[in-house]
Amino acid sequence: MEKTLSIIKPDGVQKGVIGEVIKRFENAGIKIVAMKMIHLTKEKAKNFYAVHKDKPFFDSLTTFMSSGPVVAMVLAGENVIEKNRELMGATNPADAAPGTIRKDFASDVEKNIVHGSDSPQTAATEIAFFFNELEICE
Ligand code: DAT
Ligand code: MG
Repeated sequence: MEKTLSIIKPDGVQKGVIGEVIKRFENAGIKIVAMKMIHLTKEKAKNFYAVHKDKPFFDSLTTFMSSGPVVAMVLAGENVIEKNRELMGATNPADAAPGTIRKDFASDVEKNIVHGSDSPQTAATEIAFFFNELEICE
């Protein structure tokens, strides 16, 4: 079974849409096999988004990601990496398809409610960033 990392970002927690987001995953047949709420430090946020360290939005993004608690989850299912990305919608909510999480709840390209891994390699690294093996319920 394929696995991916999902994060409900600080804006999603603040807006009170944790349940809404989880409902969309479950309605799509995706299983949640690990979950925790965590308030990232700026340093941890920088580590998580290290791939974007040279982008102009890196400082703002990591300040935002460490501005409040997030909900990190491991999602499991067939083709779940792509399925989750479809449910999330485009990075910029202005470009996101109707009915996607970002279209329905996000306010801008940075505060876009959810994170989802984009490949099997990033999924493995990102899952290990938040969870150890004992915390994942297969
Ligand atoms: P995604 O989260 O859809 O995988 P990404 O990996 O390209 O998008 O970027 C990671 C996050 O960085 C994204 O969710 C929000 C922020 N971001 C991306 N492009 C941005 C931009 N042009 N301005 C501000 N923030 C941006
Ligand atoms: Mg990405």
